[in-house]
Parts: sequence; C-alpha cells; structure tokens
Amino acid sequence: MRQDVAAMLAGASRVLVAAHLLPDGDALGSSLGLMHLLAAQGKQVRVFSAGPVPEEYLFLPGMDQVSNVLPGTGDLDLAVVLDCHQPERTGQASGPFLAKLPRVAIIDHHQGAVDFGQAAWVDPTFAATSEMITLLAQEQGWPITPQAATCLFVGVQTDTGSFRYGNTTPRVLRAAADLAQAGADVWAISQEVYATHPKRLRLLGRIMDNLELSQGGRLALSQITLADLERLDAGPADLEQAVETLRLIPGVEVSALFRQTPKGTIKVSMRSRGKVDVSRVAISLGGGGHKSAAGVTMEGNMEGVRRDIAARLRQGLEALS
Ligand SMILES: [Mn+2]
Repeated sequence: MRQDVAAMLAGASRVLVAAHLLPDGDALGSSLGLMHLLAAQGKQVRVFSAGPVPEEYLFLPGMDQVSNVLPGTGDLDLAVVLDCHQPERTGQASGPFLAKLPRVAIIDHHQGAVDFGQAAWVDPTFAATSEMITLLAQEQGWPITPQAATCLFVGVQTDTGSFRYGNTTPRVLRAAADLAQAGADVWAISQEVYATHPKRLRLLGRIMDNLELSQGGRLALSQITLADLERLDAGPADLEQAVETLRLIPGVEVSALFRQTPKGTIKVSMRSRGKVDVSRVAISLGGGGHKSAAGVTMEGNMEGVRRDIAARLRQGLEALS
C-alpha cells in the first residue's frame, strides 16, 4: 500500500528508478519526476530505461541522467518500479536483476495481480503513475520543484490524452493544476510533446489506407508492416497517436492496430470507447492494460492474429447488444 511504499522510500538513500520498455510520457515523466523529488530529499537516485526514448520526451529535465546501464546491486538500497508491475516489463536484463534485489517498491496504475516487490501501491483508479507520485509528494510534504512539476505534468497530460479520456477525473485535473502552480509551463510542454512529425502523418496515411470497418462501423482494424515502418524510418513510438485516431472515428466502439515486429511477432494495440473491456482480451492472451487501452504481443502471421483478435472483439461487441 501507499504507506509501505512511502516508508520504504523514506528509509532508502541509494535508489534505482525503472519503468517499462517502450517508455511513454508517463513512464518517463514519473521516473524523472520521482528522481527530482528524491534528489531534493538528499537521496542518490539513478534512472534506468532499457529502450530508446521517443524524441518528444528528450526535453524533459534530467533526461541526460537516464541510463540504459544497470548499476551493481551493492550500489543500491532500493529499486522503485514505475508504471508497470512485472519485472520483465522493464527489460530483458533488468527484469532478472530487479527480481533478485531484496527491496523493490512498485507504484503503478495498471490492472492485474501483483506478485512482485516488497511494497506495492497499485491502483487502477489513478489516471497516471505521475498522478500517484504527485499525491505522494504532497502527502509527504516534499517540495515540488519546477523540474519535477514539468516531468509529472507530462505524465498526467499524456496518459489522459491531454485531459480528454474517460480517466480524466477531478482528482487528476487538480493534480495537473497543482503541477502548473508548481512551475510546469503548459504551453511550452505541449509544443514539445505534440509537435507534428511528418513521418507520423505519413504513417497515419498508410494506416488509414489499410483501415477496415466492420460490425456496422463499430469495429475498426488496421495494420502496419515492418516494411512500412522501415520505409518511413518510423518506430513503435510513432504509432501512439495513430491508435488513438482509429478510436476517434465516429461510430467506432473498439479499434485494434496490428504491427509486425522485428522478431516476427505481431503486436496488437487495442482501444475501446469505454463499453467493451479490451484489457480482458489482452490479459487472456498474456498481455495487459486498462479497460479502454490494452495490448498484447502474439506469435503467428498477420492474417491469423488479425482473425483471432477480430473474433474476440466482435464477441465483446455482440455482448453489448
Ligand atoms: Mn501510465
């Protein structure tokens, strides 16, 4: 629970912070936000991220301190895992590393059972891990510097789709207001985070070319091949907005985007407007996520995976009517 995590943080002086692979605004914002908060408390903090950082987050204060090299276990009192609660979600090398540490605390807002860490605060009623860290800082009386506020604001802004999604509660809006008050410059941040990259628009064009609407326009499916991504010099981070765009088509209740990975697997990103719980489909196949946004990586070819997922999503839609 929250108090256990707070006590563990208070008792540690050398802390490693790690979030999930393919880091998004909340993974990076909560990691760097917590780094700034704990550093101001006199603690030595390292931030680990296994994968490449999407370019829109390179401006985050403290980004130069993010490392993809793990420290020695002897250099640490505690590791804090953010925005996920399975060690393997942090990376191939860091997963086994974290699982061996004597003290791991978890702060996360994703659904699913937790069987890892010595203290866990996992609560899916929060819109973002950055919202949880903001609340923790306020409860603990930690001063929120403009640097910390900027990082945490990016986390709550991106995980709520700029305060548009169903998870935009009065509580997260208050947290955002407090962060703006503490020095997060909303317009400056938005220009960085929502800069329009031409390659992303071209990618979106490709995805719209492949769009298939069925179930009376309630189900939207599309796909992107590895060859498409290579030709446009694009990566997974460039697809985030495209997945959201499919859900925003009028009449669409559920959307799924299928992407070939370099390993030959198919990554499925699903979005729901709120009536169908896509996390149930994802979790039943070994993936994870929230009711309205979930994902899973599957073996098999594009056509087979697409047929399988489409059938499961159709079932979800038929259960509604
Ligand atoms: Mn998050």
